[in-house]
Amino acid sequence: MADDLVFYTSPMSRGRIVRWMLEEVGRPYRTELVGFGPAMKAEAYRAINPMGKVPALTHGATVVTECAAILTYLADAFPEAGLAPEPAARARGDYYRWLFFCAGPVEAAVTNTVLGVTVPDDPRKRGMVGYGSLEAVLDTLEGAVSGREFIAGERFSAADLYLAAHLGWGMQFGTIPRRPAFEAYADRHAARPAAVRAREIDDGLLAQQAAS
Ligand SMILES: N[C@@H](CCC(=O)N[C@@H](CS)C(=O)NCC(=O)O)C(=O)O
Repeated sequence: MADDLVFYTSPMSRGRIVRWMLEEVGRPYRTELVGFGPAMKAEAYRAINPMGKVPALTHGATVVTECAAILTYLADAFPEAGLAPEPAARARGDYYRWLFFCAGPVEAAVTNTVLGVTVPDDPRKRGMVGYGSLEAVLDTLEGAVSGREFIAGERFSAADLYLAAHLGWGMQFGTIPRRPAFEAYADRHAARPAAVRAREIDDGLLAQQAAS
């Protein structure tokens, strides 16, 4: 049923990551656009995401928020799409590792750097910072994607999607420095037909918004 999956988003947001995933899954879904500002903070939308943020997904009565959680949920809910290693596979280790690394250290390091949040130069305090430093996060990611087609096992998964989306978006907007290994990895996955479709849909919505 088309209404079973409802995707709450804004076309210029992290919702673009979830759109790509929905296009990979290939099941019908309905898009609900939520405007930044009052609409996103209104009681009606906060009944779905109390954070008043996009993206969010409902699947029948199930509500999922947080990009990484939505991707992982969709991969498990629709296993026929083949977007996660088998539950008992060793590749699950890498799959969880890089999904969580991206949702935690990568997100925090990039956001704090963009906002100019600095970590005190005291080793005891520095050690409390989960991401260490942006440089450490980027070097770790570079090592992880170098010379490797997929981040978990032998095929594309939601972890590749999440990582490639972050790297692509970050390099496009200058929040992640360009490195050849990042470009090769992000560009390769961004060329997937589902990624191209997702960009076309969101860019079309942006153009409509600009024209209205
Ligand atoms: N941790 C959340 C972050 C969601 C988020 O911050 N979304 C931004 C758009 S990219 C948003 O809704 N901002 C509007 C606001 O906070 O008012 C996730 O991964 O989904």
